[in-house]
Amino acid sequence: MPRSAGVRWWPAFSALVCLAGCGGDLYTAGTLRQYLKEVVNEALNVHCESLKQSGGGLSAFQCSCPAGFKWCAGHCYKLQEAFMTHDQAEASCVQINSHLAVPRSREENLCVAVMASEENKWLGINDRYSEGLFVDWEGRPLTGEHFKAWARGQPDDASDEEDCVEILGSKSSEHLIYGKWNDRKCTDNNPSVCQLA
Ligand SMILES: [Ca+2]
Ligand SMILES: [Ca+2]
Repeated sequence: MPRSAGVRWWPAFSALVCLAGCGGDLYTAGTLRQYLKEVVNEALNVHCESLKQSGGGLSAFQCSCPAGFKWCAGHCYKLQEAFMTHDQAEASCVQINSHLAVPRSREENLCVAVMASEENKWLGINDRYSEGLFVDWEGRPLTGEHFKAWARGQPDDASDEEDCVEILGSKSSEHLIYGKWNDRKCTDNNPSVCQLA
C-alpha cells in the first residue's frame, strides 16, 4: 500500500476504534452512531479504492467481497435482516458459504455492530455444550485472550437457558449497551450477521 493511502486512512479508523472501545456510553447517542457508521464506511471505501488503484495485491483482493457481502476490517460480512433462531441463522449463513460472525477485535466488533444498528444480532458464539464455556461456530473456545465485549452483568445465563450470544443494538434495555454482547435463549429470534472466513 502506498504510504499516502495509509496516512489518509489509519488515523480516522484508529479514532473510531478508540471511541468504540473507550466510550461505550457514547453508543447510545443516535446521531453519533449514524456518524460513526458513515465515517467508517467512508474510511474503508477510501482505503479499498487506494489499494485497488495501486494494485495492492492480496490486500486489494481482500477488499473485494461476493455480492451481498460488505468488506470491513479485513473480512466480508452480510446482514441477514430476517428474524431467525440461532440455529436457523447459522444454517442460512452456511447456505451462502459463510458462518455467523465472530468478532475477534474491537475493529471487527464495530463492523458487526454498525450493521442494522437498532437490532440485536446473532453472533457465532454459544455455550450450549458446557455452561460458561463459550465457543465459536466451530467449537473452538474463546480463551482468555480472545476478544470479548460482554455487557455489564453478562453473560448471566438467565433462567438457566441462555446459551447463544447476540450483539446488542440500540433497542436494548438501558443497562445493556449498543455494541456489547449478551447471552440469550437460542430459540429467540434475531437478525444476524454472516462472515466469510
Ligand atoms: Ca449459558
Ligand atoms: Ca443474558
